[in-house]
Amino acid sequence: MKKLFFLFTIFFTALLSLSAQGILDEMKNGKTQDSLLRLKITGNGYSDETIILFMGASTECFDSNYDAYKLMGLMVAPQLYNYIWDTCINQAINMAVNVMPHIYVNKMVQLKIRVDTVTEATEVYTIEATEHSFPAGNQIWMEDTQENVWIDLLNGSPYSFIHSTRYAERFRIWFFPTTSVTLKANLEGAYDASSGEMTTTINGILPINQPFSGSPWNYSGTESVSNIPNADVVDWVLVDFRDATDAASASSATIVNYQAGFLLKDGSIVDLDGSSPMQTQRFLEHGLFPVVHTRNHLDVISAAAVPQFNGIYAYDFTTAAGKAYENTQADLGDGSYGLLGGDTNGDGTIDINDLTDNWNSESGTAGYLPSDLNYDGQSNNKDKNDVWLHNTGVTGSVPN
Ligand SMILES: [Ca+2]
Ligand SMILES: [Ca+2]
Ligand SMILES: [Ca+2]
Repeated sequence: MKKLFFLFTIFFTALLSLSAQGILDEMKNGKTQDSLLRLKITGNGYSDETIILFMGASTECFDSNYDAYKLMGLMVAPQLYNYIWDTCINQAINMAVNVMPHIYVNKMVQLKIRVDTVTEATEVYTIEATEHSFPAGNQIWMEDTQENVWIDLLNGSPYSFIHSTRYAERFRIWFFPTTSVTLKANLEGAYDASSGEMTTTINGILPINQPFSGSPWNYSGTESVSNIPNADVVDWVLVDFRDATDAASASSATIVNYQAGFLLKDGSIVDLDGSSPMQTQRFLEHGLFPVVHTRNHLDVISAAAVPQFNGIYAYDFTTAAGKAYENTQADLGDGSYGLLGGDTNGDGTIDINDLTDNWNSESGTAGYLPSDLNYDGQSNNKDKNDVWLHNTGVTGSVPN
């Protein structure tokens, strides 16, 4: 009997591996956004695993070339598998490998377990994610519907539980994918009201690494490019995304992630490729509040939670001063609004320290300079008189 089980295990493992390998081969053929989750159940001296995969070419129904039916192991061995209602054939299916199309919205996948109840119901089983390949920012949680416990599968340790009935639809896997955030903002100092765009004069001297690693940002992100992606890039920006009920309570403790990216001359804030919107996680408790940080203009936070349409967040700071919390934006003269220039030391207030810390030493020089407030590649009286002077005394409104 033991030998038979051993052979069966080999056969089953080979079947699962073959299926997974076929899927991985498929993934290598240019479908880089495909993402896999491998789950393992252990207990009573045995283990079993199941795979969930999101792949472009698949369907929600049973795909004979990708999906794999569940083949049950020994009665004493715990079993873990996907349970779907196949709408193509109106039939319930138990699957070892469940391959579905890419998701752009939250998704729940039902798991089923089978445990040994011949022995006492004291056996401790564990479930864990042993492999995953989801893009950064995605979250995957397992819900134990019996205990009403949620387990963060990508960061948690194995989840232990006791189960006393043989079959159960006790566990669900929840996928919370990242989502796009289309943001727009202008910089007062770089803006030209006659063209309605910001200058790109310093495009050629922008650094290839994100410039927010030093004080006061101390941002440790590794965002870097081999070349500035296009001629429309005005400068680097740093965005943090906060999960809060309103702007006033969106303190730094509510930050869910940071990203450095590029500001384009039309105000678009984009990812490192120079065109795609930034991404953030969709799994928010309250509302999304983005904060835009620059090297020398006052930070802004959205006055309201960013609305979401068809799974995409979009917020345009440029259409009204009040799009920034407490109206901390400059009127650019042509109906557009922009971040207030002058905060060369990035401390959140425009005052004399912005001159003493940077402008005094940089004035008269050229380069990628914090005190180059009008973005012409030089630091001089124009930066002080045309940008800094009329904003002195203003403090930003982003909660600490
Ligand atoms: Ca399928
Ligand atoms: Ca300052
Ligand atoms: Ca300048």
